[in-house]
Amino acid sequence: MQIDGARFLKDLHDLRAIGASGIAKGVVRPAYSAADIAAREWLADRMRDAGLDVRFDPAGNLWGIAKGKSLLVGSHSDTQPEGGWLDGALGVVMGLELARAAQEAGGPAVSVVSFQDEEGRFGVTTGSAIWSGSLSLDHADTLTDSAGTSFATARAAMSHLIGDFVDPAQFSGFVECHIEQGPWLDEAGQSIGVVTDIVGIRDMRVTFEGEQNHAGTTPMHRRRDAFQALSAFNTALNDRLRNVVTPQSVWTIGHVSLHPGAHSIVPGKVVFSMQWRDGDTARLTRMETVIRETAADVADATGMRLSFSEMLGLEPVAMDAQLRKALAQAAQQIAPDRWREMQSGALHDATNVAALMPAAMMFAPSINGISHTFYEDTHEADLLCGLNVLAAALPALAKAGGGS
Ligand code: HGY
Ligand code: MN
Ligand code: MN
Repeated sequence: MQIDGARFLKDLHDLRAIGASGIAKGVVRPAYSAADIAAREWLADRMRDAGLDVRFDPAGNLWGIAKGKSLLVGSHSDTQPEGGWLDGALGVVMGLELARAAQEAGGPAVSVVSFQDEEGRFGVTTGSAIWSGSLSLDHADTLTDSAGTSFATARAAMSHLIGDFVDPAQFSGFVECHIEQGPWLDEAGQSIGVVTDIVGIRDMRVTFEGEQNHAGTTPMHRRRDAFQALSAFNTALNDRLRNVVTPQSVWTIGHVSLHPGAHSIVPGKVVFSMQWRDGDTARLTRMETVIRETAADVADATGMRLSFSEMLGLEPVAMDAQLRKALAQAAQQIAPDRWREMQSGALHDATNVAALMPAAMMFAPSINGISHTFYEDTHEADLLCGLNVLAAALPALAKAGGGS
């Protein structure tokens, strides 16, 4: 089987041009945006050129399906509101090159997927969660993004493309290649990470409601200022979580909406995202308890009404031992002493797919450990190394799941 590194890099750059931010190699292609849909249509054409059967499912996941039992390779092509060019795209385009080379060589059979809304405009890895059955389409339709748009409204933008769900039984296993999005491979000068397990996540919105009033005439002691409550919550939370977490635990308030958001108004309401991640389910639950109790205590002390949205989440998941071994052996062959086994601190579609079939992941290094920004990048040599490792592993990966 002959993979074509130049063709693979050209596809990555062509895809980057769809929704290019104009800053560094950044991309703005949030799920269901015009750029996201254009990118999916472009990918669909490349899949057709490769001889794959192209399908879009009701969630907007894009499939390029090979005949017979096949190994599924892919990731996602939506991005964060300010995203990099490789987060997700790398795994999809690697799958495309692998499928194309395999078709040209007459096997093994490789299918490609680009899952929809991995970046969680509407929750957490929405498209693969729907396909894997952990989130029903009806339930997903009720979810809203930070601007209040519903999932049902957003996915209607793809209604001219979508068909039925794809049967998972035709796939022998799933392999997702991704950038590491953290510093470890880059710091060690290594080219490949073989993922052992993916951490779990919890995500929700918290609302404090106080009293909106005039910023000039309202004495400080009479205010019920929602921003002050958020500030007190954040300080108290960082302090209280200290007894519960490990150095691997993380928590983030990444989106804050202050109402009404004017210089001269004491804000009466704040809605903010609260997300936390850890490799241990019990610790995720202990963190949840601390978060809810701290919010309640701060609400009491500051005269706020407190409410929580529905909490979404994914459990920590181990990668399949056989597929992992195939990737590790290929890494040792192609990049001896330049690879390691490691945990994934980022979430991935592989978490959901692992509920349906054996699943594994491989990482390429992120320069300076930077991702979820326009400045995310990876050296070309490392991108090609990843492609070569995956190609070398393909016979064993396909065999591991009984593929053809
Ligand atoms: O947030 C994540 O871990 C993933 O990049 N969506
Ligand atoms: Mn990603
Ligand atoms: Mn991401």
